[in-house]
Amino acid sequence: MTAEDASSNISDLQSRALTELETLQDARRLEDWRVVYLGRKGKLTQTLRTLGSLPPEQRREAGQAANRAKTTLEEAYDNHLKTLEEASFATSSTKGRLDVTLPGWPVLRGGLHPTTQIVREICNAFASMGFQVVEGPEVESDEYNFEKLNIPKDHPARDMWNTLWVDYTGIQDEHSVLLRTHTSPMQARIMEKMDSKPVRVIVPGKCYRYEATDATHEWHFFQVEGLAVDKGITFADLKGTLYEFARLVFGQNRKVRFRCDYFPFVEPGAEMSIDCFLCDGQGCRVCKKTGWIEVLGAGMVHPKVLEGVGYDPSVYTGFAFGMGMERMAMLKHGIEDIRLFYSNDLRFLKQF
Ligand code: FA5
Repeated sequence: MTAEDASSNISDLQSRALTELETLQDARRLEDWRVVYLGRKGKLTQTLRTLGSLPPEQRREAGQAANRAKTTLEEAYDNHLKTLEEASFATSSTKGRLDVTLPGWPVLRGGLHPTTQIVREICNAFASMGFQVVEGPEVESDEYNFEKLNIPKDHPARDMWNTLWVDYTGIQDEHSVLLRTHTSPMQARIMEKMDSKPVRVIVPGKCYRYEATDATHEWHFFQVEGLAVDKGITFADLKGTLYEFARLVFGQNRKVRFRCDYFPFVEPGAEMSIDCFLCDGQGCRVCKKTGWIEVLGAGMVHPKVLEGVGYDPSVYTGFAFGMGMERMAMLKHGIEDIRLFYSNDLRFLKQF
């Protein structure tokens, strides 16, 4: 065989293949065609194999002709396949087999977590009373979490907060690092930063406590801290603000109770409770038979805290409060167990 014979064989093969291709009307026969001409054991491959017997100088020329034929047949195959597919789509849609009006799969949409919703609602309520929203670090120093809040080292008041120490070495000093047990450290941080008064801020954020969980206690939860400092602020301002907040968030019918409480960073201190949503104040498992659920601690900012951040307590006074967000959401929606918030159960979460 010469190079000329080989080229003529390739050219014959190509024209036969193209003529046959024109007659094919369905995809299955087109696939057979591909296997016969372009497959690994197909006619073109066999022709290529015969080129090995040609003298080297002729082999190159014949090889190039074979590659050109291969490209031509592959392109013709692709075009024909596309034509058949388009024809098949057109037929099935006109015969009604393809219903383009069928609705698609709905896109699944997530929702805001009930805690996020209540945090936003409460921030909006305070924003409507002129409070600014500020955030702070979840990993705090002992100095801000305790010392600047008038809770010195070894003071028994530290027992009120079961603390998760980050670098606990057995020695607690102002440099020790912890997961903040409340949002109150931001009181000092904000007052130190604010040059101009009045200060009127709320601080939403996550808190952590080394605590056993039950129906109303989690080891991680959200608080919103409130702080207002100015000349002439009194306890009446504190009560008025918190009554207005309870009215905005829980409606007119919920009852609110203030009682004395102790927090080292306020004087006087108070706790605010709301009547139990489940038993309407009769006493049950959720309110521990008291009829009331404690939702926040509050009081007038202690003179020592004001002094510690450089404010003159004979000129400035202020009030502060800290409230639990999950407890607020429980009251609002009648949720019986705080542990439901973070158990990742969609049956619970989808209700909000
Ligand atoms: C404090 O954390 C004070 N920092 C509040 C405060 C701020 C007092 C400013 C005075 C002035 P207490 O530990 O009581 O206080 O927590 C405040 C609120 O956080 C509680 O009323 C409750 O609603 C919520 N809370 C406390 N511990 C938990 C817990 N383990 N799980 C869920 N919520 C909690």
